[in-house]
Amino acid sequence: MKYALLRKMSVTAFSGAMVLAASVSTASAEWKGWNIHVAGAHPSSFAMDKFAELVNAGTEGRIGADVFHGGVLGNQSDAIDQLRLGAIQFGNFNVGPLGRVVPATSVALLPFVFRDVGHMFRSVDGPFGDALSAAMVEEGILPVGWVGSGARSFYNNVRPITEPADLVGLKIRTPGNDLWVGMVQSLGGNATPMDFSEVFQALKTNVLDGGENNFPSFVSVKHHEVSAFLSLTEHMMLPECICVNLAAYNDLSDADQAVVREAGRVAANLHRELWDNDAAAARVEAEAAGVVINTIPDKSAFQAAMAPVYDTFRENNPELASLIDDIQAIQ
Ligand code: BDP
Repeated sequence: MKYALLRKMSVTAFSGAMVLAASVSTASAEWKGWNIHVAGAHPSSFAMDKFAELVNAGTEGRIGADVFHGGVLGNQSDAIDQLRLGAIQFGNFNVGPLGRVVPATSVALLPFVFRDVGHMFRSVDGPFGDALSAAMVEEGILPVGWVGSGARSFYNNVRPITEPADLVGLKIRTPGNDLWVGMVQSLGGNATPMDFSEVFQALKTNVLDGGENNFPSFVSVKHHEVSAFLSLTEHMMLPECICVNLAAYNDLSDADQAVVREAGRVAANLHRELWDNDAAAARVEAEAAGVVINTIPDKSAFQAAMAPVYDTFRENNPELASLIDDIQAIQ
């Protein structure tokens, strides 16, 4: 394992946090929370509500946490910047958009880097997750709970995807991260970075042929109503995290910091508990709406086609390459 450097950074950042915590203010703090997902319709939304509820109750009003659902506070990339600046105090972020600020998180975005969801959880709950958390703390973002987000698969309005060649020429939406763009390009798709909030309309008006996501997200924003085929490529299994602005956390007493960390732990567990049922229900809903779902029993052709994404990543981020080997070594 080669986490020594990142671990050392973590210790430095955390001890800094402890020194700052010595000067404690008891004034009540308003905490704004960013959530991209729809209220009451996605495991992330329930987890964010739980986090706010526990923080409010546990700090007895010293923090007033309020979640703004549905991305109303802005797109994810802007929300990450706002959190770092302290304009918002908490949010739930995905390793993809985080990669712009914390390059180490992009390792988790590499296609098929996790063998299955269990492997992803073992990675994120172990030294790999610690390494990501440490790198995020260096940028003023404190993760207080890591969750999964199932597996992402392609959906589109042209044809079922059974082999990489089926993606050739399709206009496929990606979130904003060069790795995502490279991944779709490696399959011959026409990658189109776009904010999550714009995808529904773009699918409906055929500006896009398709996109890729997990079942709860696909259905909660109604992409299933404007998509014909969903093909279980399961090319990415992305960790996500509930994160707090480090400076706001440092302003708290030791006891309130503990409340925030515990709220993050409980909210993340709730998310993990809810996910599988929610994903299964969303799949049923998509099928009921007429989406034709096909499995891809042997994904090796997709893995082979996406291999150049790894080469480019290793070339551009030589200091992060060992993290890929570390994940792959986790059983
Ligand atoms: C969802 C993620 C969210 C992403 C969104 C997207 O939970 O963080 O922003 O996909 O595709 O599954 O943009």
